[in-house]
This record gives sequence, structure tokens and C-alpha cells, in this order.
Amino acid sequence: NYSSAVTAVVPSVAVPDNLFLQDVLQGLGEPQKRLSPKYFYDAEGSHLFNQICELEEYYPYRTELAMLPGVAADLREFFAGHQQKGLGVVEFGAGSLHKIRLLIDGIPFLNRYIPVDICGEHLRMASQGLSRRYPQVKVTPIEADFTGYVTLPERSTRLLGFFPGSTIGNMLPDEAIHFMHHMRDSMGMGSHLLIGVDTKKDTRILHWAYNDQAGITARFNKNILKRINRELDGNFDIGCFKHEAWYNKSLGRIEMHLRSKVAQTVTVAGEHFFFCEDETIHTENSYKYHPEEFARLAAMSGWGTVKRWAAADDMFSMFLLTA
Ligand code: AVI
Repeated sequence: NYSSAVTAVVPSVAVPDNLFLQDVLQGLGEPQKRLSPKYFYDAEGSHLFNQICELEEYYPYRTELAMLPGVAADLREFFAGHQQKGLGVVEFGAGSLHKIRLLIDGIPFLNRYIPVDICGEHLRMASQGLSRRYPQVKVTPIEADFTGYVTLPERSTRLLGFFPGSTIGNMLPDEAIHFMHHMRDSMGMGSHLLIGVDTKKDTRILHWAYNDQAGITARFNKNILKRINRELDGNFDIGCFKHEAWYNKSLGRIEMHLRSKVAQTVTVAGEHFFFCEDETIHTENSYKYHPEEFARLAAMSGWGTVKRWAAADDMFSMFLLTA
């Protein structure tokens, strides 16, 4: 009975039901209309994101995936002194639990895995699958908003935080500092963090990664409007918005927007929002960091840099940090 290795999902923070509504009404009411990218990921959005990861143009996912076996081999050596007690990995915002497999495959004494994610149902299913495959790893999923302080179960192993995918880039630098502080507080002194960070590079490569030929990123971006229509009684006419993404060089980030093709009024939960022709909703930032820029950000959150791995042509970075 493998599933006994998965303990029940531990609810850590209650998420108010109407937070989505509050955020949307507030964001659409601001002079630069904005929506938080965390709302991209309903079932359809998560599916579209998985399709993005398969795109030729979208290099971050496959580049990091290809780095992980080598990183795991180095970590196996780095943590060799802790073999006896084992190593616990806390994954913040665990999605498909795919990347963790590469760490488990490469680090035989990894014996504890604590995925933290907002979506309990998905987390429970994915955790059970993982436990069946790796019965030697005790899996304890925690249902929580991973961006805040997370109460971790009592533990005896050394902890390694895991935050892959360059999701840190979707936060403003200030938010990233706060979040890294929270991870440090949650895991405590003596813990480590393995984090994936996208690098600054040729603007054309960045541009195509967020403006793919097949239009999947455009569908991903527009899906947030569909979600508002469905869940918050909105009446966005999706055809009246177009996807745009560009690299903002001075801020070092890709910005995604939805641009209104016409002057129009949209209603969400009974509230009206006027759009001028060409006005945009800012839906996402994706920051790209030079190695030293990211190391500075980490230092501001109390993390020291132990090591950086760089993919070929410096396409992507992974950092090992220490609290
Ligand atoms: C999840 N995150 C790191 C992706 C990124 O590249 O910023 C989200 C994404 N947005 C458009 N394409 C992918």
C-alpha cells in the first residue's frame, strides 16, 4: 500500500474565496489596469502553460530540465555529509511534480519531500503518483499560498528549498526579496535553496519566447479574461483584446499586456470599467537577471550564494543559496 506514504494535505493558510474578485476589481480600477499573473493558472491556464513549455521558442523550461541531472549530481556530493539523516526538499509552488523526480533520481538519500501549493486536489493526486514511484520518499503535501510564511511539519532532516522555473521572475524585485525572506523563515537557519532564474539575453530570443508563432502564449494571456467571465460574472469580449509581450530593457523584464482594440466598457460583478482604444491591462512581468544582480537580491533576503550553474550560452541559471 504505497499511498500510506502520503500523509493528508495539510491546510496551512485559509484563502478567502473572494480574493480573486477583490484583486480583479482593484487591479482594473487602477490607472494602469493590471491583473495578477497568479490568476492565469486555472485548469485551462495550467494546460496552456504546459503547452508553452513544449514550444520551440520557450527555452526556459527545457533548458532548466536539461540542467537538473547535473545539478542533482553536484548536490549529491554537496550534501553527502548528511546522508545518515537524509535530505528533505520543500518545493514552493509545486506544479506537476516533474522536476523533483530528477532530484530524487540523482540524490539517493533524498528521503522527504514537502510540496507546497495552493491547489489541494491537484497536489494530493500528484503526490500519490510520486509516492507510488518512489516509496522510499515520505511525501507531505501542504496546501498553502506558498508566497507567504509556510508552517512546515516537524522535521529531523536537513532542508533544501526548491523553486524552479524562474517563477521568481514573475515577482517584482521587492516582492521577490519578501518571498525569499519568507522561504528562509519557513525553513530556518542552516537550510539551503535551489532556485531557477532566467538570464538577460538577446532581445529577439526573449521576444519570441513570449510571442510564439502558434499563438499559445496569446491564448494563455487571454485565458485570464475568460476566467473572469466565468468565475466573476464578467463580460469581456475576448476578440476585442490582443496579446502583446515586449522586453522592457531598462527594467530588465518581459511585460505581457492585453491591449483593447476598441473603446469599450466591460462589466465585472456589476462594476463597470471603461477602456480607451489601445489601452492595456498589464498581466505579467518576467524579470531576467544577470548572475550578480540575482546574487544581490538573494543577499538582501538573507541568502548567501554557494554556487551558480549556467546553461550553455548562459541561457538559464540555477543558484544554490544558503540561509
Ligand atoms: C511561470 N513563469 C516563469 C513563466 C514565465 O516565463 O515568466 C510564465 C509565462 N508567461 C508567458 N509564458 C510563460
